[in-house]
Amino acid sequence: MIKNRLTIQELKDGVLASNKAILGRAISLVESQSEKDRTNALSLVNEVLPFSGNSFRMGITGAPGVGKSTFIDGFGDFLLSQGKKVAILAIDPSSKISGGSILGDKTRMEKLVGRKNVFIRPSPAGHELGGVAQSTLESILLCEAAGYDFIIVETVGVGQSETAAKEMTDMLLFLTIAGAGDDLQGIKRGIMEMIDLVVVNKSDQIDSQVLSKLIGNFNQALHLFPPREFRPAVEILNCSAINSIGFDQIWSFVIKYESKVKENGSFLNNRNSQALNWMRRSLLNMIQKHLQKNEMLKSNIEKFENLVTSKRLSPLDAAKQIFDLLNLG
Ligand SMILES: Nc1nc2c(ncn2[C@@H]2O[C@H](COP(=O)(O)OP(=O)(O)O)[C@@H](O)[C@H]2O)c(=O)[nH]1
Ligand SMILES: [Mg+2]
Repeated sequence: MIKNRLTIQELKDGVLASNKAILGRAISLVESQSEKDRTNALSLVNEVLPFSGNSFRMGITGAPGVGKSTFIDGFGDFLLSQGKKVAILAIDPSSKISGGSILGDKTRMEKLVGRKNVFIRPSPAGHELGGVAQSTLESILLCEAAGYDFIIVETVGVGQSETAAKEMTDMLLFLTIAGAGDDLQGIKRGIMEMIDLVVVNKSDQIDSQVLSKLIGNFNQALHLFPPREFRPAVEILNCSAINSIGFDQIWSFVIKYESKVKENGSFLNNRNSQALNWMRRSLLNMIQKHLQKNEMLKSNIEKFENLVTSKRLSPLDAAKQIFDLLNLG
C-alpha cells in the first residue's frame, strides 16, 4: 500500500527505484493542471532530470485502424526479447472527445500488459494538445529516470499531435497500410518531411505486387526530398504486426539509425535543440496567457480592434501601439 500523498522526495526515490506504482503517481502529478501540483511537478522533474535522457525515443504515427496498437504490442514484445525496458506513452488530444484514449484499451496490448519491464500510460483525458504534449514530455523524463531505455510515443495521425511527437522523440515511424486511400496522396508533405521510417502493416493481407508498387511509389516520392546528411535515408519496410512478422528488419533499421545519429553527434544536437524549443514555446505560452489576463490590455485591444475594422488604423500600426503599451522597452 502506498499512502495517499507522497512527498517529492518519496516520488523521486520511488521513480529512481523503478517502482511502477510510484512512477504512475509521479506521472499523475505532471498531468495535473492545478497550480500547486504544477509547482511540485516542476520540482520533481528537476530532481530526476540528471537521471533522465538515457533512452531511445521512438514516435509512432499513422491513421486510426492501421494497427498502431497492435504494432506496439508486438514490437514491444520483440524489444523485451532484446533486453529493453519499454515505456509506452501517448499523445492523444482526441481523448477529450472520445472519453477514451488510443492506449486506453490496454486490453489491446495483450502481450505487454503485466510484463515486468513494460510501463504503459494512456494519454490524460480532458486536456488540450498543448497540455497533453507537455505532460508527455515530462512523463518521458520520469520513465527514463525509472530506467526505461526504449520509449514509444504513440500518436493519432491527425493534426498537430504528430508534430508534437516529432519534437520529443529521436525517430518517427509512420505506420500505414496498402490501399484504403492511404498511400502517397494521403500523406501531407509536412508529415513526409518528419518521417524517418515508413512501415506498411498488414502485409499478411497484401498481394506482393501491390506491395512492390506501393514501395516503388514511396521511393519515388522520397526522391523529391533533399538527401539527409545526418540521418540514414528513409526506408520503407513492411510487417504483419498481428503475426509478429517483419520486426527484425525494423529493429535493424533502428540500430543503424541510432548508431549513425549518435556517431555524428546529431542525436545530442537534436535533443538539445528540442529542449531549447520546449523552453521557448513554454515561455511564449506563459507570456501569452499572462497578457490575456491583463485588464488594461483587454480594454485597449478592444479599442484598437475597432480602429482597425473601421480602417482608422492599419493592423500593423495597431499592433505596434498595443506593444508600446506593454512598456517592455
Ligand atoms: N490482418 C491484419 N490485421 C491487423 C494487423 N495489425 C492490426 N490489425 C487489425 O487492425 C485493426 C486495427 O488495429 P489497431 O492496432 O487497433 O489500430 P490503431 O487504430 O492504429 O491502433 C484491429 O482489428 C487489428 O486486429 C496485421 O498485421 N494484419
Ligand atoms: Mg490504437
